[in-house]
Amino acid sequence: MSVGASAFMAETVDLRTELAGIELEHPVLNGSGTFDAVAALRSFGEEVRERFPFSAFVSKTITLAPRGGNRPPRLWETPAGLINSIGLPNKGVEGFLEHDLPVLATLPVPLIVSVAGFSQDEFETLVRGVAARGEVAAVELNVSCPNVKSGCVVGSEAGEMAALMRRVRPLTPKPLIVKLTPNVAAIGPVASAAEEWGADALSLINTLRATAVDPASGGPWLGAGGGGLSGPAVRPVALALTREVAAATELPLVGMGGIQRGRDALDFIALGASCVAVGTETFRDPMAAARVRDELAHELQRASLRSVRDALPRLRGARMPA
Ligand code: RRO
Repeated sequence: MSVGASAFMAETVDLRTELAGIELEHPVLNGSGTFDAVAALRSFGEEVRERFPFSAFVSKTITLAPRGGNRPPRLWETPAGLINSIGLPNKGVEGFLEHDLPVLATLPVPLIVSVAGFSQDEFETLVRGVAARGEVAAVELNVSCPNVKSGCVVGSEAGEMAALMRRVRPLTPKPLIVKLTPNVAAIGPVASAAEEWGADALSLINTLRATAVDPASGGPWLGAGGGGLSGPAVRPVALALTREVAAATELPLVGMGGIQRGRDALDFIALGASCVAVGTETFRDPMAAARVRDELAHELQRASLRSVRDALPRLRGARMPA
């Protein structure tokens, strides 16, 4: 694991935390799909393992069948964020298990595999296949995709959320983390449904529905027409939803949405998140998460807090009523 600035801070601030029973060196994960560890390992080898910036690694979401992803263009930069319309390109579960998992298993941190099904049957096959592998510490359920049978985005409906959890919860004793979508009328009931039916943790937020207009044609810029917004523009929305979900459930939370600095991470922790994730900022600086980790240690020290474990209940007690 990386040393340097954090080794100095570690003498005074204990950054260790846990997520659904998984012990973590510090609270900073990656947002799914924002750091290609397989490509990084191929290009930079051992250096990636030695200086790995995240305390757990969340894979890019995989689906049952291989997918090529959306037509380009797939990205549009906004004044304070990024719209993506990547469209789930991936090797499919078999390709992932055969080719990517053995590589990701060499990372020095616990591995969380993100899965998305277009039906409950697909989710079942994905959870069975992925959770059975010893290299996998936990499974993240990406519920931002439409169910082809109901036409409904699972994460936007408490009833769909409950039905999915009832189906997949019995399949594995490993932690199931539900990644919540912000594109929902009321996020609390969805979070509660996930908790009631056995989720071990919640991560939030996925991207906000967004689009961009091609200045030349006046038509849609993105090949798929629309996409999802991330980056600092969404941070206040992510904080509001984190606060709402913290009030609705007792589950551990991984807070994310536009985190660029340690102070941003502390804001999510203050609202009840025991972990945070860095996503869009990693595109600008692949080591951003290590900086966020070190800045978070300084922020805790400035607040006379000696550990994240101490900070969480104390800050939680201080947070505004929901
Ligand atoms: O691949 C994507 O386009 C994508 C996914 Br699966 C997701 O969960 N969130 C997002 O912003 N893009």
